Parts: sequence; structure tokens; C-alpha cells
Amino acid sequence: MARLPVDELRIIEGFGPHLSRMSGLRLSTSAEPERLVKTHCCFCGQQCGIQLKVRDNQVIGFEPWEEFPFNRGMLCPKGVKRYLQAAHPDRLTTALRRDPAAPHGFSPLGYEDAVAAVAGRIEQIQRTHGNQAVAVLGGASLTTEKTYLLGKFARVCLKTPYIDYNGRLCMVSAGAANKKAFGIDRTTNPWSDMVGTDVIWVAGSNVAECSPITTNYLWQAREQGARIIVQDPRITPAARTCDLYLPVKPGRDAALFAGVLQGMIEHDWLDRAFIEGFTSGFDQVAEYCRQWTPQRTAQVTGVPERSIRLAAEWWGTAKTSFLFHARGIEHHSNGVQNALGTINLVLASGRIGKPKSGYGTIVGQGNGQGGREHGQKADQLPGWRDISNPEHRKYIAGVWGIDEKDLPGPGVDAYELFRKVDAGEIKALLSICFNPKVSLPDSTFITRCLEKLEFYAAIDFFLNDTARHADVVLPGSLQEEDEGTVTQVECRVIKINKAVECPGDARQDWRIVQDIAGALGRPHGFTFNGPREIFDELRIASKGGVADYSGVTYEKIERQMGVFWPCYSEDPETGQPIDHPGTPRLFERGSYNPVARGNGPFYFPDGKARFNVAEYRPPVDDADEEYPIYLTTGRVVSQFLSGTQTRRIGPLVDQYPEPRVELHPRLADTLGIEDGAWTTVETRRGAITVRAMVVTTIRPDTVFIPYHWPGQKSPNRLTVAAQDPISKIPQYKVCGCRVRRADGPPEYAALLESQQ
Ligand SMILES: Nc1nc2c(c(=O)[nH]1)N[C@H]1C(S)=C(S)[C@@H](COP(=O)(O)OP(=O)(O)OC[C@H]3O[C@@H](n4cnc5c(=O)[nH]c(N)nc54)[C@H](O)[C@@H]3O)O[C@H]1N2
Ligand SMILES: Nc1nc2c(c(=O)[nH]1)N[C@H]1C(S)=C(S)[C@@H](COP(=O)(O)OP(=O)(O)OC[C@H]3O[C@@H](n4cnc5c(=O)[nH]c(N)nc54)[C@H](O)[C@@H]3O)O[C@H]1N2
Ligand code: SF4
Ligand SMILES: [Mo]
Repeated sequence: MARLPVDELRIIEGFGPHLSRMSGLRLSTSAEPERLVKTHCCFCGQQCGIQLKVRDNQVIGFEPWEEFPFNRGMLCPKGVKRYLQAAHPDRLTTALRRDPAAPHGFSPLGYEDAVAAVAGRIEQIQRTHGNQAVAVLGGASLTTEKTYLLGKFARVCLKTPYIDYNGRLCMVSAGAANKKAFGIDRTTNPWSDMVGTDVIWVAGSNVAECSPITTNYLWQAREQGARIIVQDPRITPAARTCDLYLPVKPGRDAALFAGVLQGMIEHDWLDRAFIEGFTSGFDQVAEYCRQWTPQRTAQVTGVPERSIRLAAEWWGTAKTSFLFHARGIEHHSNGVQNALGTINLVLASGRIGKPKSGYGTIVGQGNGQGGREHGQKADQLPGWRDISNPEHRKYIAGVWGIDEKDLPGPGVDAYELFRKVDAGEIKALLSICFNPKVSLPDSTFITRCLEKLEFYAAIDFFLNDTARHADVVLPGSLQEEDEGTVTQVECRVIKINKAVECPGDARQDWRIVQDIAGALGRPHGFTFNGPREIFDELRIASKGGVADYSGVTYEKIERQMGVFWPCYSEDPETGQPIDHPGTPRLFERGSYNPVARGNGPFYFPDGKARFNVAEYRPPVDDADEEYPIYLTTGRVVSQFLSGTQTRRIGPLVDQYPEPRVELHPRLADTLGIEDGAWTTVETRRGAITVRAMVVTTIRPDTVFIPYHWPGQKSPNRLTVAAQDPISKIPQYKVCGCRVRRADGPPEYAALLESQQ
């Protein structure tokens, strides 16, 4: 089937603020609800507890859920307005098929016909080109049950190794570093442990806008005397009131961590007993750090020498501490090294796995944690098992009732998967809960690949910008239309509860996946009657793995308001069934772990954590004479990811309607750009024109653009597709760019004006 170019302008038009406001108008929020459903916000990894007000099979509002221990009734602007999206007229209620003659490029299709069409094309392409010609992309906003089913579907039903997910753009650097250092990929403490600690270090995270509830813990800790250190090229809202701000140049974090550790080593601000008793590899790290004198570190990172010394002193001499990082240090071609640099600071201080002392990476997506544990990653099987490990393969093949040799091996990361589309190796794609055209770097390349596919089917509740390239779109479920579990930022497994039925022909995502398996004539293993049955199989599949969920049940989650994994179903010593409450704090002395078996707290056979040399490498596509300014990208509080959902919620659109480029007054003056002026930002991949936002809260050598918009407003037309060699995360957080005053408004602005 020939690919049709997608009209970018039409896409932008479809997302105008006027449309979004309609969602509010259609709801009568003053009506009395018929019931309240305790569940969680559908957006970020904080997964705040919320009660949805339901009437006439519609979510009409919300009430705080005061008892839920994590957020105690608090919500950020997105949580408050989330209920507005369901009533948006763009909600997909029928399947669609590509139809160039139709006004919007698609015409409706009956659900059964759509499923048959998807199965028919997949079958035909696999018969002609082999099983590997078909790929699957998943997402970490899906419940854990769905991600488990999807991993199984790709390997057992489609028999393809090619499955990956959008968490590849998010959590994988942190995950890889955690696995290398601790043998387990999990934040170590519940957030309540933060209150009462001496020092909190936040590296590369805009907590106030991106993990708002975490900020509240930060404030509480500060009220009780904690000093806050923030490391960011921008003076983020949290940095404005912190005790020590480290204005690192984009892409230089590993150097900064090495410099701080060197300061601690010089003054012997180390926990020698912990280093000797519970870790290995310190000497090599100390050797590497020797070159990172305060002078050199300051020169490379742009952080003043005195701040580096102060950071070493505060961190080195604290009695209790927390270190958190997020995508600011992870979205780099050096992302794993950056994360390992933070871990080295934590291990050198010995402050981990204790009350008031811990380490964590702030999870991004709603199920950023659970979504990376149970098998939708290219290299992984449920329970954090490794798809290349013969024992792990055998166990999972047993659970799935297949022969181990029929289980495909490791696939490739999400970006590489598109390179395989470009090379003609992958011909068909099924995607769910992923919007790669907006979210992957160098998106002009992604658009080209989408047009090369012989067949593309997408499952979503909105026609996202990628799905506009699909041949068939299947109408999936909103979070409130299904039940299932997710694992939030503290690693607490929680339960999403169903509030309403899917409208029209929309179906719960897991049903759609199973219906495709059925239509392919391969239903074996895909006849679950609901999420609870899927979860029961997942519990068995995860049993004995590092991410052991075998003792988690829906009832226990409700009773305890969440269960921290690992949660065992049997006493690890005796093999007798037990009612294990879960593990809120990791690495406590004496706590069981299946790998060390009594040798120590960390998840390696010797029970010791690993120091890793965290080497600084300059970014790929760094600023240079031709492109002299650093471009970095990220988020604003009122928009979420590719914006597919939040750009359809009127009040959030009003709060931040268009992307703007943040730049410092000094840079703006040099370039002759005033606040609000149309400004063109150009990199080696392309150029976009957005309005300037002149702010004193950014380094003068750096500009920042939030990435929540498609088409001509998308900074991913500028970003570089360089990836970390271990985690394969893209380097979203830095590349060289040049900035100039635009010749005039961009095409999209003219179009919007002409409509008003
Ligand atoms: N409002 C909102 N909240 C969200 C999301 C959203 O889209 N909107 N998304 C969720 C998801 S999936 C994620 S992953 C998280 C992301 O949460 P964060 O990682 O906190 O958010 P980002 O804006 O991507 O980047 C964080 C910070 O990194 C800084 N930064 C840029 N380059 C560097 C660098 O080289 N070094 C250092 N140290 N810092 C740097 C930026 O200035 C920015 O302030 O947020 C989650 N929460
Ligand atoms: N330049 C730049 N690019 C970035 C980043 C950055 O900082 N800078 N951050 C990266 C990060 S951290 C992330 S996490 C990615 C996010 O990457 P994306 O994959 O673009 O994330 P979403 O916008 O959530 O898109 C997911 C799609 O899934 C749909 N969806 C949500 N929930 C469900 C569900 O339950 N069922 C179904 N069927 N569909 C669902 C939504 O409608 C949406 O269309 O973007 C990355 N891209
Ligand atoms: S902090 Fe995250 S989970 Fe909580 S209300 Fe805001 S978007 Fe939702
Ligand atoms: Mo993310």
C-alpha cells in the first residue's frame, strides 16, 4: 500500500486551543456524581491517588483522596484537569482506515473488520518476508498487565524479536546504571524517608514542574533542616530557593560528579567501613577521579570552583542524605556514565538503604517503573529476566507453554527499529501508547520511515501524530476504562480502578491485542478474561526474578494502599507460603535477596555494590564555531509528553499554549531578540521558529525548548539521534545550535491567525 504524505498544517490545526476548550463545555461538572472511584492520575510517575466522580458513564470531575499516603489529596494542574479529556470530540470511538478521499484522510471501519484487516496484513507480510518483518512498539503509560501481555504477544504470537517501548526514551540510562551498580533497578526508599534527612541533591530534574508531589517532600525536608543542592543549566523553580545551585553546562555532569568525589577523597569525607565491607571497585574510581581537580572540573562544567568544593563538603560530611536524578543527566549519549557518577557519590558516603538515606531516579511515565520490568523491552523477559540468559528463557518458556527454542532472542531499541524500517528489514509495525513522530529525535527521519512501512496499525484513544500515518487505527481505552496495576515512583505497586465503560467501538487495549491474536488463528495464551487473570500469570512469570511480584495481589494492594516490590509468595528460606507485605526499603541489612542469598544487601552473588568508573565524554554534536549555543529540551508543568492528551485539555492549553525558546537576556541582546519575538533555532538536522522567552534563569550559553508539540513546533526536528552505547537512550538534552531573529512568523502562525 503506498504511503501518503501527511499534511503537517492540518495536524497543527486539529490541535488548536478552540477545539480543546470544547471538552470543558460538554461536561456539566456541577452535577452530583453517582459514585466516586478511588484510582490514580493517568499522567506522570508520581501516580497521585485521586477519586473520580462518575455520572452517566462519564467522568465528570474529581475529589481528593486524602488517605492515599503518597500525595495525601494533593494534585498538580494536570491531575486536576485530567477528567476533561474523555469528553473531547477527538476521542476515537470507531476504528479507522486510511482513505485518501475522506476529508480527514480516514474513514470509519467496523471493529471486527479492522481487527481482521490488521491480522490479514500481518499474516501476509510474515508469510512473504518472515516473522521478523513485523515489529511491535509499546508504552509505559500502559498498565503492567498490558505491557506483560504485549511482550508475550510479540514473542509467542508474532514470533518476532522486535518489540521495544517508549521507556527507551526515558528510564533506560538509570535502569542500566542501577543494574550495573546494585544488580537491581529500583529506587531504594519510600519518599517519606526524605523528611528529616540532612542533604538532598537533585541532579537534572525540574522537580517542581515534572514531579510536583516530590517537591512537596523536598519542602518538608527543608523545613526540618535539610540543605538542598540543585544541578541544572536552568535555575528551575526548585533551584530558586535551594541552598546550593550548580549551573552545569549541558552534557558535563559526569565531570562534575568526578570533581566532587575527588574533593571528598582529598578530605577523607568517606565511609571507609562501608566501602570496604559492602562495595568493590573503589580504587579504580579514585584513580580516575584524580585528574578532576576543582580547577579542571570548573573549567569543563562551568560550575564555580567554590561551589564544587562546597558540594563535596556538604555531601561528604552529612550524616543522612538523598540523591535524586532524572532525565537532565540521563538523556545523554553519556547517560549511563552520568547516572553511575551519582551512584559513586552515594556509595562513597555509605548512605543508602537506611531510614533517611537513599538514592533514586525519578520515574517519568505513569508506569515508567512497572512498564520496564515485565517484558516489553527488547532484551528482557518478565520479572526483570534477561532474554539472553538460558535459565531465564527456560523458566518463561515454561510459563508460556512453549519450547525454549521457539522464544525469540533480543531485539533492538526503538530507534534502531526505525533504522531497520529504513533498511527495508521491518515492513510492518503495530504500535500502542507511543507517539514516536513527536518524541524521537531527528524526527524528519522517523517520518520518512513511517512512510516506508508496508503496513502500520496503531492502537490509541486519540489519533496521535504518528497514527496519522497508519493504515488502520484501533480505538483503545483511556486509563479510567480499565483496571490493572502500575508501579509508581517509589516502587509501590498500585491499582488503577475502572470508572466507566469504553464508548462506542472502543475496546480495552488487552482485548484488542487478544482479538488480533485470535484473528491470526494463534489464540493460545491469549484467552485471558481480564486484567486479574493476566496479573495472576504475571505473578508466576515474575516469581524468582529480581522484580518478584508473586506475593502482590489486587486485594493486598487495596488493603495496604500499595505494595512495594519485591513481594514474595513463599518464605525464601523454607519455601512455605507466606503473606509478605513487600519491601518499602531496599538493601537493609538482613533483608532477603534472591541473588546474594545472605552474602550482603546488594543483588550480586557476593552481596556487594559495584563502583564503576564513570568517565566523562563530551556530547556528540557539541556546540562549536558553526553551532555555538547549547540546545536543551524538556518539559513544562501544564503539558505532558507528546501533548496528545494535554493539548486537548483547554485550561492546560491556556496555561502554556505554544512552545517558546528560553534564552538569557545577555544572549538575547547579542542576537537582537526581544521577549516574544519570532526566533529561529537551527541545528544540523533542521530549523524551527518559535517565540522567544527572555529569562534570567538559564545559562547564557544555552537555550531551552519544551518538546510537547508536533510538526513545525517540534524541537525533535532539531535534536540529534546520538544514543548512549549501553542504554540506547537518545541525547535529547544537548546539541549545538544557532539562534537568530526570524524573518517573519512561521507558516503555522499565519494559518492560525487567518482562522481567527
Ligand atoms: N509536567 C510534566 N511532568 C512530567 C512530564 C511531562 O511531560 N510534563 N513527563 C514525565 C516524564 S515521562 C518524565 S521522563 C519526567 C522528566 O522529568 P525531568 O527530568 O525533571 O524533566 P525535563 O524537563 O526533561 O528535564 C529536567 C531538567 O534537566 C535540565 N537539563 C538539561 N540538560 C541538562 C544537563 O546536561 N545536565 C543537567 N544536570 N540537567 C540538564 C533541564 O534544564 C531541566 O530542568 O517528567 C514526568 N513528569
Ligand atoms: N526532545 C525531547 N524529546 C523527548 C523527551 C525530551 O525530554 N526531549 N523526553 C522523552 C521521554 S522521557 C519520554 S517518556 C517520551 C514519551 O514519548 P511518547 O511515546 O510520545 O509519549 P506519549 O505522549 O505519552 O505518547 C503515547 C501515546 O499513547 C497514548 N496513550 C496513553 N495512555 C494510553 C493507554 O493506556 N492506552 C493506549 N492505547 N494509548 C495510550 C497517548 O494518547 C499518546 O498518543 O518522549 C521522549 N522525547
Ligand atoms: S504529579 Fe503527576 S500523577 Fe500527580 S497529579 Fe500531577 S501529573 Fe498527575
Ligand atoms: Mo519520560
